[in-house]
This record gives sequence, C-alpha cells and structure tokens, in this order.
Amino acid sequence: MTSEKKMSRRQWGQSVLAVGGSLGLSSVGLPMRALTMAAPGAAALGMMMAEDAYAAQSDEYVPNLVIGTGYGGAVTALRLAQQGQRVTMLEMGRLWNTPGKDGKIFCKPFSPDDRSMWFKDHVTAVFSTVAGFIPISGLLKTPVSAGILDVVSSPNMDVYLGRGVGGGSLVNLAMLITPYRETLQRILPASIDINELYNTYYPRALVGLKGNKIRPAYFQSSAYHRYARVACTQAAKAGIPWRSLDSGYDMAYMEQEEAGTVPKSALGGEGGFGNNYGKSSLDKNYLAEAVGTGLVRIQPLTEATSITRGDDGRYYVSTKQIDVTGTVLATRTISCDRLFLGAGSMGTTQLLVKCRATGTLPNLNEHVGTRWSSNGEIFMVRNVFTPTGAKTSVLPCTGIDALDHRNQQVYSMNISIPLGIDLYSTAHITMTQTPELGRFTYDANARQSVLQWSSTAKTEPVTSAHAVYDRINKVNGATYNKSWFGGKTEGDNATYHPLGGCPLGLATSDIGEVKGYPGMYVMDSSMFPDSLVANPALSTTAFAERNIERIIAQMA
Ligand code: FAE
Repeated sequence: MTSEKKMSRRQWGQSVLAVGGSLGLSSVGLPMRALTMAAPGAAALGMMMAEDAYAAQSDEYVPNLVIGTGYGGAVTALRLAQQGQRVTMLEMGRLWNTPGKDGKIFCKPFSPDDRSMWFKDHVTAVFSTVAGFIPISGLLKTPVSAGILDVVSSPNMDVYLGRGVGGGSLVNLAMLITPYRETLQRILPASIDINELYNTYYPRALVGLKGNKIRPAYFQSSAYHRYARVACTQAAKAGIPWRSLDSGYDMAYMEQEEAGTVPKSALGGEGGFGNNYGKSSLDKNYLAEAVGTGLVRIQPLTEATSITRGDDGRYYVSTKQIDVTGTVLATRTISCDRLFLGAGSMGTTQLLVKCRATGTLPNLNEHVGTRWSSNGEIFMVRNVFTPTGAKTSVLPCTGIDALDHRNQQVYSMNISIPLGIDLYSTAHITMTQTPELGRFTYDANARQSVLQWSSTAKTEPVTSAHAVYDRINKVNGATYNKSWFGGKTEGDNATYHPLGGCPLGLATSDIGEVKGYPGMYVMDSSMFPDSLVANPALSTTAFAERNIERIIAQMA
C-alpha cells in the first residue's frame, strides 16, 4: 500500500495544498497559449481591453467556477466536487504554502514583512493610537506586496479582510458563533426555515470547521486567559452572563503550547497575520477535502475583474493574474455554466456593482449594493485596575450576552492586547444592531465600487455598546481607556465582520441565485441583509451549506 493510499482525502488535500504549484493548484496547470506574458504596461492595456470589450469569448471553459476561497467558496467547491462536479476556484491572494526567510509560512506579529499587508507600505490597526495620540499606522512599515491582511477604507469605515487561499479564515480569531434566534427571525426572509438552520446547517458547519471549546479547568488555571477571566467576572458582577465560545483553534494544541511541548502560535502572539500552528483554517478543512477529491483546482493570485453573460447562457469572467509584487502576468477570460460568488461581502458586492454600472450585467436589480452592515462592531478597552496578565492568548474563547438600553440583544467577545506586559486592561469587540445600513456606488473615474457608510451609522451601535459597558464599569469601578482610539472611548470606524451588499430575498432568491441571472449564485457573507450580532464565519458556512444543498438538488 502506498503512503498516499493510507492518507484520508483531507490529509491528501492538505499535503497537496502544502506543496502547491502542481497538480492544477496554480497557473502552472493552465494552457500557456492563453497567458498574456507581456511588459506590465501592455498587460495593463490587455486587461482594459478584456474588461471593456467583454466579448463573449473565452480562453478556457469550466463547468463550475467559484470566485474566492473563503467560507462560502470553500463549502461550495467541496459539496459540488462530492457530487462529481469539476470545480475551478479563483483567488486573488496567495496560496500560503511557502516559508519565508524565518522558515515559517506566516510572519511574526511584531516583525511584519512582505507577508503581512496586502499592498500597503505600513501596518494598519483598529487600535489606532498608543498613549492617546501616537498613530500606530506610522510605527510599522512594510514592503508593498501580496500580504495576508487587507484594509479596504472608505469614508467613516475601514474593513479588515483576509487575502489568500482560505480567505478570512487565515487571519481571523476563529470564533464560531451561532447567532441569536431573535436576530435571524428579524433579518431573514420568511421563507427561510430557521429551525432547519439551527438543527441541520449550523451543526454541520461546526463539524466542518472543527469547532471545539476550551476545557473549563484549563481556562480557569491558564496564565494566558487571565484577561478573559477578569472580563467575565466583571460582567457577571453586573448581572450579565458569560459563556465560553466555539472556536476553530485547536484548544488541545493550545494547552500543549502552554505546557511548552509544541511551538507557540495563539500563545505566541500570532493571529492577524496568520497562525503557523493550531488553527483549522479552511485550507486545513473544507478546501483540503475539496482538493482531496481530485476535482477541484485553485488558481491563486488571480482576481476576477468583470463578469458578463453570453448569448449561449454561459458566464464569462475576465481575470487578472499577478505575482506577489503586483506585476500583471496575464489576463484571460474563463467561461462557465454555473458561477458561484464567494469573494466576500466587499469583494462580491464591489464586483457586481461594477458589472451593473459598466453594463456587463445590466439585469442586476437595484438591491445589489444595498443593506451593507458593519455588524454594529464597536471596539473598547477598559481599565480594570486589577492584573490581567502579561501573557495573553491572541485567540479568544469567551463572550457575553447582554441587553442594551432598548432591551436589544448585544453580544460582546473578550479579546487580548498581546504586548507581553500587564496592561491592567480588558478589550472587547461588541456586536450590535445597525438600524442605518450602508450601500455601494460606482466611481467611474477610479473604476471602483465604493462603500457609502454614513457618519451617523455608528451612533446606535456606540450607544448599545456603552449601555452594556457603562453598567459593567459602574459596578466594578472600571473606566474606559481612551489611549487606543485617539482619545475616544471606543473604536467605531472599523469592522472585522463586513456583511451584506447582496441581500438574500432581494438581490437574490432565498438560496442565493442572483435575480435576473440564472446559474449565478451569491454564496458568501454578502448575502446577509443586516447585522448578525455575532461573528459571521459560522453563519456564512451554514448558509452556504444550506444553499448549495438546494442548488445541487436543482441541478439533478
Ligand atoms: P472571505 O473569507 O472574506 O473570502 C473571500 C475571498 O475572496 C478572499 O480570500 C479574497 O481574497 C477573495 N476575493 C475577493 N475578491 C476577489 C476577486 N475579485 N477575485 C478573486 N478572489 C477574490 O469571505 N469571523 C468570525 O466568525 N470569527 C472570528 O473570530 C473572526 N475574526 C476576524 C478577525 C479578523 C482580523 C478579520 C479580518 C476577520 C474576522 N472574522 C471573524 C470575519 C470572517 O473571517 C469573515 O466574516 C469571513 O471570512 C467571511 O467569509 P466569506 O466567505 O464571505
């Protein structure tokens, strides 16, 4: 028996992803006649022609094309492949399989290099200042390159995103949160069966993402979770319950980290620029299994730039392939029978809004580009005047369920500030309702779709978060620490959890089929019509599981 045969399909897929560059995982597997190898200027011109002409001609045909390799895209690819369907996936970021000079895939958190930021010359952070006025952005310079963490900025809002094969799962904090029933009832079309989501698809997603919880005895004794214990105790004193949360980080591995028997990752400050160990990101679960079927091909560093539909009913997707420095290597068009959009709330919405504005998908309705939400995200740091530990786990494991001033459900997670010194502080990301939603417009000069998020949209989320933490502060004699947010008591102009833009039931059917475009489906976090009041990765996975099951049934 060969060693390959002894491996499970997922293990086989993982090793293929680790090796990469072969077996159809990169452009190596593409027909060379299609590649426009040219000087950057000529390539750029080629790209413009491809975008502007959008003639229904393709360099390659595939039956199923998925744009983006985050949660929505990964579920889609795996379930299609399990039905014997061939799938090609486009991913604008890197395949993270090549160690840097330090021998690690992902860079160290405090030594950012060309692996850190997506084409930025400095690190940007939600915690914008140190000591109230020193901007963090200026402190850490980075080479401009195809790094793992992107920040898409528009007036009043910075959206943080993961770039690479695995999407947000590469950079996120791996919290897998099931939203409140009240939230789903309020925001979803009535035709969606919420009981079925809770009974079938959330549990399926949790298994697929390898959800697990911290062991209570370990949590209570760990030196790295003291900050969370303080935060939970203070909430409880104010009558607000706390709970330990499902996580995609292997908590047994974390215990070994603390015991010193394995290399440190979450306990070694790793998180936002990727975890070298411990985390079950999509390249270790859904994507590994998908590639393990032998039917899924992933093209990294390849961005979908435009979509049109031919007279033959196929979709024609213009693509741009770059190297890690951003040099355009090729532009090509791929046609497909079924097109699955998994480029995330920002990526999918920006692409569709552009296609409607430039006339390549003229039938897209007026709901495309609407109902965008920051998930009502508010960042806070509190002075708690008690030790919270010099050692902290970057990957969190606890949160609270509270009611705000209007008796609306609010959820908040306890996070760490991993500086290696005791800050006598706790930090929190609070998720709330967003009565005022955002929308996208198209800037023809910049050839870009732009998020319009009003300066007043944060007002209700800020009030909700304060309603909860004012109470906790009062009971515990704690105060807000303003030094991290330029003198303000909260960070209110950033989100890790963009949602919406292509709302279910409005821009699409209730299984994500885009209205006016049969065979084109929205599979990612752009489908949610409002704030989830919960971290979105698990919901995106669960809804993709639900929708692809129905799409496959319709294909039969
Ligand atoms: P996503 O995972 O963003 O994947 C989209 C992919 O498409 C990306 O890889 C893009 O590079 C790629 N792409 C975009 N446009 C194109 C294009 N035109 N052509 C080709 N490829 C394209 O989408 N969520 C949680 O639930 N729990 C957490 O603890 C958590 N922590 C977070 C911490 C940070 C710092 C960040 C940034 C996010 C965090 N999130 C967390 C959010 C979570 O990762 C996010 O909601 C999901 O990743 C969204 O999944 P999608 O499938 O929608």
